[in-house]
Amino acid sequence: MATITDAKVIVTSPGRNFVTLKLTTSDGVTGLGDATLNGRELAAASYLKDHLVPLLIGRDADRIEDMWQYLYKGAYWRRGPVTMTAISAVDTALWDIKGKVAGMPVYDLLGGRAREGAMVYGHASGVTVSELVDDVARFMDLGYRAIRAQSAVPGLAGTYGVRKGTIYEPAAAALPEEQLWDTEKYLDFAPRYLTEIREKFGFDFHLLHDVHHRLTPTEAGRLGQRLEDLRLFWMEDPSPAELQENFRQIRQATTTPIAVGEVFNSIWDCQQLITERLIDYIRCSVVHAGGITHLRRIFNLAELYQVRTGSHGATDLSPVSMSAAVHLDVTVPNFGVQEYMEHAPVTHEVFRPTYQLRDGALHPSDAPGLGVELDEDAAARFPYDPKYLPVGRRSDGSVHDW
Ligand code: CS2
Ligand code: MG
Repeated sequence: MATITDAKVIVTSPGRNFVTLKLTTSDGVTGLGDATLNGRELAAASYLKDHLVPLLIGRDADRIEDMWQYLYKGAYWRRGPVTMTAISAVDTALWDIKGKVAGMPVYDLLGGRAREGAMVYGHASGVTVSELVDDVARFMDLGYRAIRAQSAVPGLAGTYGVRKGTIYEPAAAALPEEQLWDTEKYLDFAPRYLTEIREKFGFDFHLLHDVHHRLTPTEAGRLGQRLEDLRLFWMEDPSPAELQENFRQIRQATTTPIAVGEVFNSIWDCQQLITERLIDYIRCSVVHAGGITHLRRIFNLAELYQVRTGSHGATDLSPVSMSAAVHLDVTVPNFGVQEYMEHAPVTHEVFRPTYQLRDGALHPSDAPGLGVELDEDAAARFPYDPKYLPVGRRSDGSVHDW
């Protein structure tokens, strides 16, 4: 039996903030887990350092399921983003260790590949529609088969989903930036530019669009109807999903496929959405939904109801959880697509992943475990840099969902 002898929480900011857990076993094997919670990083780091690390030392590193149950049920206080992000990190690091001990990539531990690679979608965006069109063309040239399209809405400074520099990162300021939102302007504008994208590029690629929780179920139904002829791969987060039954109304109003889940933390957040088939794609991530162990459970439930996967993969997921996602993606029968936003080159001074992008798909390497190295000396050169996600306000000053 190998026990956990060391557990280190590494907070670093190469291009953006990341929290990583590094576990070491009595056999000298190390494993990495991502615990990055955008804009709330230190809460997850403290949950790990102050509350989980003391429980980990001396515990059996082989018993991944038991560890998950122990940390989840043992806390008494279940679920929530901070708790589940911390549990995810422990779980992911243990899978990494198990793979290294077995000399197998994690996808082999999970039953082996069910496909060669995980098709990804890239993020095309533009401050203007002509910039967006150029960006879609760029992703096509790069071989992407699925592309998400977002344009800033004229008159609304700082629309979500639009890149400012070379990398999209919404957590940008030392205090939250306040962005203006106007639902009617958006509902009028978005179908027009998405139509223009289809007119210019045709239907021989998957077109996606993120609504970022901005609409009521009635508005979302209207938008979905207007987009039906464009045959979107999905309309993402059309409405906040705290009330899962709300999605019944959207579902009844439109056949545009619906994807939800990037802010979910557990199977209970999507149980009704899945079992009542109110969505087509479940988008939870390894890092925020309880690690490989729990995400696999969510994906398995989804498979029973013909709901496919489409995991969140923005730059706030470190290369560690990105790699874990790809290992899981290639094994599940109901895989749909994987979101992929390339990290800034400086991020790779600290994290060295071995997955590769080929033909619009991510391919995990056959390195044992997750195949990601973390350079701790490099990490120390990039101290934590406090950043907040923006806040949305309507023109009357009231707070809207961001
Ligand atoms: C977005 C994210 O990737 C997505 O679909 O919704 O970029 C989201 O805004 C960030 O992950 C928030 O941290
Ligand atoms: Mg999104």
